[in-house]
Amino acid sequence: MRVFSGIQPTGQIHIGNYLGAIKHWVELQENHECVFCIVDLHSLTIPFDPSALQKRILETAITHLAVGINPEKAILFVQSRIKEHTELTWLLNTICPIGELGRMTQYKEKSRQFKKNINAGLLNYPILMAADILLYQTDIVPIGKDQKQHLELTKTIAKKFNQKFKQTFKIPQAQIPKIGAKIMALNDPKKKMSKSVPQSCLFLFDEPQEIKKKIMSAITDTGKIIKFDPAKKPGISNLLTIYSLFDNQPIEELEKHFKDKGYAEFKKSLAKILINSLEPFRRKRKELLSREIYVREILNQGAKRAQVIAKSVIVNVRKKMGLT
Ligand code: AQP
Repeated sequence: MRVFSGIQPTGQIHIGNYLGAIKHWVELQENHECVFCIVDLHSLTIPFDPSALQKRILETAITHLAVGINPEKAILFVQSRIKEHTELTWLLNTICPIGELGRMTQYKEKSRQFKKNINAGLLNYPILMAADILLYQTDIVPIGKDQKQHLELTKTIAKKFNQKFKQTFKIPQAQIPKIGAKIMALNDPKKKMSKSVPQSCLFLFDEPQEIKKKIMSAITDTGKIIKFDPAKKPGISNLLTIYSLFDNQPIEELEKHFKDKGYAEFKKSLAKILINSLEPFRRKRKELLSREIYVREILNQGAKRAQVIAKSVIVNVRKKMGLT
């Protein structure tokens, strides 16, 4: 079974990216053929600084390695190195219904967020994502809840292509965690934690003091009771989810444990759990920061391995569409 997933080098990786996606990649690499991609072409759809992009890509690669992606097991590479991604995007553009694109939640949200930069790339983002996935004949796509709609469109595009040009693509399935698929913003628990809104995030490599400060000032709800109720208590429910996943304790147990205790005590305890859980990641990252050549070599080797798969699939697609 082949697994594909990607992450944008749009900023530091936060605990939402980790709990929703990367944590599961680390598990899946043990018994699946995994292809993990730093999707730099996707990141161009929102405002960015070209002079900082290479550094961001390198930092994203270091993050993968620091949390446990093993380059001996998984393929790790940068999207723009493999030209087939853009070629397949164009080909899929020609069969993707335009109405579907305008309905995508991410497109609507990002258009509101970046009013002065509503570019065609933002609209076509899901087609590039479909190309990423289909190019590797993917079986499983481990993602957070926010990407579910894009994955559904990928399936629609793949089925349409197969109908029109004969069986070509595997139909991929989303793998979305039951808990942690949508970690909410610390500064507004009704919105998702998002890299492009830094004040919403707890980053994986935040230092202990920062973690404590962010957790203690995370927006919670009125009242005192520590209870999981996302509709009425979104703030405390979000923190309970984070606590439960990092401490491997069911939410009900945490509710019992903190029954007669206030928010401050709960938050202090959560900060401690996070400081300890994230410590190995911080340590590994610091070590990798001084090994840039080693990290670049991993990306080079990853690109070579990805290229072999991508080439064989695009040759078949071209043939099916009558291009060769
Ligand atoms: N808040 C979240 N909770 C759970 N999973 C999340 N993911 C993102 N945010 C959360 C999952 O992380 C993977 C990589 O995300 P991405 O970088 O490709 O793009 P994104 O979904 O757009 O992530 P961000 O953090 O919101 O970045 P920006 O602000 O740059 O757009 C995906 O599997 C995603 O589901």
